[in-house]
Amino acid sequence: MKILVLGSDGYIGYPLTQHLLKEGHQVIGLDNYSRRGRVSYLGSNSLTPIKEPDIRTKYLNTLGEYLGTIQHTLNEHSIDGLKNAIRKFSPSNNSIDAIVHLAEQPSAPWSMFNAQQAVITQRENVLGTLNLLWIMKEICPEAHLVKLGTMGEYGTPTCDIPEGVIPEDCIGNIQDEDHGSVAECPMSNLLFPRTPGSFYHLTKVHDTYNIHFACRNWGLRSTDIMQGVLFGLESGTRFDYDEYFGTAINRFCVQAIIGMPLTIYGLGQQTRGFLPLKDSIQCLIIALENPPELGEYRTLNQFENIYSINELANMVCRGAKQLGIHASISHIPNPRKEAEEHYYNPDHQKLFDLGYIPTTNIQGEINNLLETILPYKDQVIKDVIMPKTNWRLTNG
Ligand code: USQ
Repeated sequence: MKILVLGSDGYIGYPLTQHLLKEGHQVIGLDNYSRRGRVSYLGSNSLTPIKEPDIRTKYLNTLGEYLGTIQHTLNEHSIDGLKNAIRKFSPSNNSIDAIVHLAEQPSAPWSMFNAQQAVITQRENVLGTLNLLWIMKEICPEAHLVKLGTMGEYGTPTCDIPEGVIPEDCIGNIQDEDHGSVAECPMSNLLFPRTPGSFYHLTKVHDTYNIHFACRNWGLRSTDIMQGVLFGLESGTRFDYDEYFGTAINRFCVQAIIGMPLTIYGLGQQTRGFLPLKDSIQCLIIALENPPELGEYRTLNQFENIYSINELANMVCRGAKQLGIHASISHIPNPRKEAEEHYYNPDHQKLFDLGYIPTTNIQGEINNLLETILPYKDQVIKDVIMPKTNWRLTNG
């Protein structure tokens, strides 16, 4: 396949590009390098060293048919610049088979910091994806869009969470006002209600509706990936641990190796789907290799299993102990507004049906991660770890 990877310099994009090349696909990358800039603006850096973009490109060329990197943003007023840049790599219509869209601002806390960052997040994510849909309509309406959404779209409702749509066997009522009777009807093809918890998570919900509409209206095809929280290191990708761009397990592992108590926000009974980065790549490739039909909008809930934050922190402590490190836990006031104890039962069977096999157990992955980052413990910038962004109206 000829595959365009948007966000090819990112945490997922860079290792994914390498795997696709090794599998024999032609790949075009696209990135505006905003993640590098934003992390260094915070005074932070990837803990493990990452190579400059041109060195990465040279390396990708050695792996297979890497056609080149487009340096571009997605959310410009006109789509012409980006469309022409893509056309250089695929002059005829429908010569791109798939587009993997990972090029969004990925941090929930960053979007909750102030009005400017909330607006940037919504503009980049929602309008960027909207531009992409229009470009696809014009130059590759048959391509498969694999779009990174988030499990956080659903929030934590008090019922089971299906994969994107309300299950066929759910029954709704239709009232006949003239006769007063009530008839039953299947609620097929209705999107499951979303209750996201940040301005970032909201962008993914807006994307979902825009993509769903483009599939219904223009006959595009898409897999919308509701991904859980990632962790781990793969193939020379970046590793962030700051308040904004570090995810919970990655942060806990960094805290453990520097002897800082693990910062559990609040009670720690918050439960989420988690998966190692290498499993995310496996799942994205499975989605690419099993495209939906033209006009189909498909959702995959992408995570290995669900865990509470307390369970994960305990696993990090156990892993650290095996390395001779005594790690401790500190329950700090939750800077976020989120349920700290709640029901959580999301379905994730579809990926397993398509062939997803978790690479190893999560404790093993955490142990490997701790061992990999331990040599870099003196490079940790401690100031960027504690949360400073308050998601609430007041401090109460
Ligand atoms: N948490 C702590 N201590 C920390 C950091 C986080 O207790 O030091 C807790 C948070 O309160 C939250 C949970 O861990 O309940 C997950 O937080 P996170 O920062 O690891 O992840 P989140 O903000 O939810 O966002 C991440 C990615 C985002 C992706 C999302 C998937 O940054 O791009 O969409 O995970 S999901 O969480 O399923 O929505």
